[in-house]
Amino acid sequence: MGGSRRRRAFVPAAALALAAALIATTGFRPPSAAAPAFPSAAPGAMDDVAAAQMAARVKTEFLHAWHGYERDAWGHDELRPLSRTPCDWYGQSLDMTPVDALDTLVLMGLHTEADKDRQLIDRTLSFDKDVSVKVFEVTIRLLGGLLSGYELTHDPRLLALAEDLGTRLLPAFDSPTGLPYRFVNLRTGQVRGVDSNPAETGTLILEFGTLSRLTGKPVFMEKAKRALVETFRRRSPIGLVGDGLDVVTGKWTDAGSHISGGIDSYYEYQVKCRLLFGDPDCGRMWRASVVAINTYLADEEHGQLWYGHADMDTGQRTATTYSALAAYFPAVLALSGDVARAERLQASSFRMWNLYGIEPEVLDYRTMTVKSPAYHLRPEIVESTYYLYHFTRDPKYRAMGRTMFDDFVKYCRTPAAYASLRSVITKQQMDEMPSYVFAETFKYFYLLFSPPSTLDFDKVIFNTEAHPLLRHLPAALRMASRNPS
Ligand code: DMJ
Repeated sequence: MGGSRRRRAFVPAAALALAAALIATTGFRPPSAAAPAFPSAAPGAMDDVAAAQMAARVKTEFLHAWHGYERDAWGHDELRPLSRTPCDWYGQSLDMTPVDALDTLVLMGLHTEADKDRQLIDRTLSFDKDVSVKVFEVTIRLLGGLLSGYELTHDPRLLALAEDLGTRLLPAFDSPTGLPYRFVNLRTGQVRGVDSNPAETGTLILEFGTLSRLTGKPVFMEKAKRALVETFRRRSPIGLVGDGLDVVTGKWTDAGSHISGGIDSYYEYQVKCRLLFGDPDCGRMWRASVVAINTYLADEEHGQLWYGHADMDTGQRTATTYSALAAYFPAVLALSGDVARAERLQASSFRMWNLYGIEPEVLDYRTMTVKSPAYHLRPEIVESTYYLYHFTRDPKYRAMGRTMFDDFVKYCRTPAAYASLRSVITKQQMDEMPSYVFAETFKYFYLLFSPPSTLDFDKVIFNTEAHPLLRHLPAALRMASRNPS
């Protein structure tokens, strides 16, 4: 960036032309449309007309939930869909749902709603608040949403808000290791939360790196990259990470290794950082990580591929559980070029979904018994379905998505909006509608059924909250250069 201030933005059409000139050669193995690794679910394969009808249905249902939020919780973080009451994470609103939903509104062509939403954010969102926020959540939802919103709408206020937020989060990195504390007070900069995990220390680089690119201030990227590298260099001799890490001592507090919540997006960001910024260090980290993951965490059960838990030092299996959160991994495998393995794992995720007609939070894949029965409107399995449809164009993935969407509507729709399930076995609903249902779940369903021209997959990288960030040449950013190995 050469220190110059650079405020580049895009609207979908302009983005294509701009990004076409900027796409980096990644060096990743290009995903191939190789023969699927499991039999096609061809029945019900969808033609373009049927797909367009599905996209329209998704939009209608999105609007049902959005109007519920507008009616009963406008300006608050989230709607409680059963009691129809608003909820704010920290006692005062940070506009979680408005920011998370903005780019989905734009992509769905809901311009009136998008403008109203953007004006609310412009008018009311302020980070000058005496609240101690979770760095990870605020980064992926708010920083990610503001940055993608800015790139889609050109509204300079969104970038100003993103820069203000990023600046207020910086004290989190002032630990002896450079690993971020979990919480920071937005007004005072006071930090707390020493016992963290790889997902929270290693899922910042897409948002902070993009902020550096857009503001010309390298500090954001430097801090986030150091946090990622410091996490990676603490991997065990067999290449695994645990799920508890002390940011002051740099020592592991929990040696449990897996690809699920607490670690998940640390791996996702290694792959995506390579693709978004062309950073070769991230590529090296991923290549080392995936060998260990496939050696010690991958598991075969009844001829199916799953990923379980193991001790990070010995590699010994500690649990045969797979989660709704882990269902992002086929997307990451496919994005890194391993479509065959991605397809096998996606088939397993879909088995988990079909056990009770909607996926539980945690399943023991050896006994096929539910270990945690809730469904929190999670997007990960839909995200992987979208990625696999993109890479294979196999209609079975749209058919899979239709099954999931039918179940999602059948069990989670409420008169006011959409609700999580307390149990996928009883289908009892609970009074919760996380903001990511607007950022991710509806978006991935919509993109799965929409024509590819809706959003050019190759021109963007989705952050872990499904906010699309424009890809750039490596030279467009001064990277903090550290050798992770
Ligand atoms: C989202 O906030 C993000 O996808 C995060 O990476 C994991 N959890 C939720 C959705 O399940």
